[in-house]
Amino acid sequence: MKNSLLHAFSTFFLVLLAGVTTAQAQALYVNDGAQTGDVYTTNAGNDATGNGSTTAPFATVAKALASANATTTTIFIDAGRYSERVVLNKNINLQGVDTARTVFDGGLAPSDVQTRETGIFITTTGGTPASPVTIADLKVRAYDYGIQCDNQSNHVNFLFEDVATTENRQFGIYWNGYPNYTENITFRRVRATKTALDPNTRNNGAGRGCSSSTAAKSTF
Ligand SMILES: [Ca+2]
Repeated sequence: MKNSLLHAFSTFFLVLLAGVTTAQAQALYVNDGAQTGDVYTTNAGNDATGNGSTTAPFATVAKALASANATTTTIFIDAGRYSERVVLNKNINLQGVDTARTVFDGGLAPSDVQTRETGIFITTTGGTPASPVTIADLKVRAYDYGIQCDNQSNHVNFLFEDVATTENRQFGIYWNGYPNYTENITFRRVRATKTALDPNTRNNGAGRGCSSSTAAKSTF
């Protein structure tokens, strides 16, 4: 009798704990449709049926961002290929597996036509010096811009770590602060290569791996 009661109470608290964990998820998970090489999740991603957990991940970063609440700190993006145009509009970290396994692929062929499509477009303002918004362990390829920030607000306290951009038409990374400002942007082990392949002949920015207009007090 005592044991049954104890079990009932334990179950109750476990259920309660699970409920709290779901409601205040600090981490959300994204996966593509394949499970090869996955390290964070145990199922394919699905925006319709997923809840952002390790067992029911979303399929897109957009869905995870839309589902994030004030307690969400990190979106883990499992091994896979993603064709999204991500708009990072919240101060949330994007954490891939590594540059070989978590790949954002815009699917744009080399061309002189530039449509200003961006792999990760940053509109959020940034973190704190002690806790910068971090984008890590992923590759961004075959967009016009691999990664860029907007120029509608100030951007401070960002960290890019173990990030690769390649084969983007215009810029690998374009940090555009003007007419506002950017500060404390750190690039650690960032590779911006093979940008603007033939036949892209534009001379206004085409081919730059990394460009910054106003990144003051920053580390490259
Ligand atoms: Ca996967």
